Amino acid sequence: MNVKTIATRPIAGQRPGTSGLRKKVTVFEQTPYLENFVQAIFDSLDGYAGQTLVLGGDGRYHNAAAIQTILKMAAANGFGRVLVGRRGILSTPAASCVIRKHRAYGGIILSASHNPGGPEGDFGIKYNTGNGGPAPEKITEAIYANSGKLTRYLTLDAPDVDLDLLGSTKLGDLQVEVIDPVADHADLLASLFDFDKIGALLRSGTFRMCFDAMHAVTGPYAHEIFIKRLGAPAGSVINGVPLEDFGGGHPDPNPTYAEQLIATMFADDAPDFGAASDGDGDRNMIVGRRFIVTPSDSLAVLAANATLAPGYAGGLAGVARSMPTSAAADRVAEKLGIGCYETPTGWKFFGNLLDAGKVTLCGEESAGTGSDHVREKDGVWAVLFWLNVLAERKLSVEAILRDHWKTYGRNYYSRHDYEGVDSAAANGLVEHLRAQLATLPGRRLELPQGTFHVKSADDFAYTDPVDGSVSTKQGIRVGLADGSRVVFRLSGTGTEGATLRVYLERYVADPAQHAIETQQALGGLIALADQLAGIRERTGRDTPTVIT
Ligand code: G16
Repeated sequence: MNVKTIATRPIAGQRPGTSGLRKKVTVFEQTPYLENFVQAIFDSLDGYAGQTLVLGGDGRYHNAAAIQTILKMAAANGFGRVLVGRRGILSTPAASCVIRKHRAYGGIILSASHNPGGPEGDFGIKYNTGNGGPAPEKITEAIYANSGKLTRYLTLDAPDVDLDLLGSTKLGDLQVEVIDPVADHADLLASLFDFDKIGALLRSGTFRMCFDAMHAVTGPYAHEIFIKRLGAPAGSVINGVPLEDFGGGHPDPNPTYAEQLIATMFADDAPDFGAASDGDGDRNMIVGRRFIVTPSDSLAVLAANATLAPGYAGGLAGVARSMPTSAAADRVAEKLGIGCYETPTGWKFFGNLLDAGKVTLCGEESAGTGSDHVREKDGVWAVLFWLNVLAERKLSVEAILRDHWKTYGRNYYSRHDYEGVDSAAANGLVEHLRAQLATLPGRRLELPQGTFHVKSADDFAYTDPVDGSVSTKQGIRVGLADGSRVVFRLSGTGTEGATLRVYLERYVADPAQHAIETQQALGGLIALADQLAGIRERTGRDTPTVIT
């Protein structure tokens, strides 16, 4: 085998964020940016000689070239086998599924998730461990440390591998198996849900769905599952052809960026059910006819209705949500008498809870929902779960939500994002909030919008109940006496400046008060957030970039 040892030097800033390392394509295109990071990953692992690595990505610009680079490095570093999706494609949940099913040592996923793609867009890479989940902080910090002391990387002098054809080839001593990116994942999903009932609903002629793949990775998965296996009419999937630049769109399934789906679902002849997924297929948005379901409510509704799906008929072990996600799921867990866990933002924090069997469902306000079937959030899984619930309950999406709120009360919820803020200004805002934490509890704040009694204020810290690891500075929480709260965090997934996220939540038990427009219901908290953090003054922004 023609292994080459190439001298290199550390490159600053290769610290993985909330979900891997994300930078501009133009950064990743500069050799040895990718090579250094991949070598830092391999240098952080033990005992992988001869083992299996799973490799794939969301198909965005630079995916194909990066896959060839990583294949050669995996061969030179001594892996025995790589399972790679055809044409280098694997959605994030499918990669997790393949790692678990084939008992791989781990996997490398190429994606910048919902961030835009194309030559001027974003690229990303992350490492997943043998449980199929994102590497925990212990490993991501080791990768970062190794990136800071690299002196060489290993690669192979060999031609590129043809990834168009399924089957096995050799790259040096490495066995490269090109696999169908969809089959394993589709089979797993078919084992969890009642495909007969969902198929009957989709073929009934009285129920229409619209799934927007946003020209991202889920197109082939949606075609195979919704159209081929379940028999939905062809037009049920839109934007189903994956494109390297996502058709110039922003593949983030939220009401702002999934504008075509929203227009379809708010039209006079709107379908009964709408959904969208993101760049790498792990996020989801659920929409009824003229009705948007917030991700926090979606988790709560799925938890409350879980036993309707065959894969969850035995009940749930527990549920987990990220701290900024609304407490709607907590109310369901309480009623069911099951465990409920609050973790920092980042799917990696759910891994230990899932592995230990403490939780079955997990969810995040950032449009992520998933279960113990894999160790990533899973967009198509969430859509199938909703379809299974709709097929059983024979109610509209809106009616299911209104019924849910009647039973549990409504957690009005919204996230306001300020994107591309000057980093120094954003850090200053967070420090300004931290400086108030000790004196805020017990204070009464008088604003034109009302009087707010602060009950608690802290910077969220988490101790993992399974391995005892501690994560600090995970978001500033200000809780009010009536149970409302405002949370402030800086995003860990952006590539330009800083993104300030402001999370707003207000609980209302009375069903007579459940039809207020969300931003109106949260109006007082929005004003309070600005008062506490000085958002306008410090960011120079009058309005958020995105409201979800
Ligand atoms: C990633 C993480 C999620 C997180 C989201 C937003 O999702 O896996 O756990 O909630 O980022 O994180 P932040 O608020 O730090 O930007 P994805 O879909 O981007 O991989």
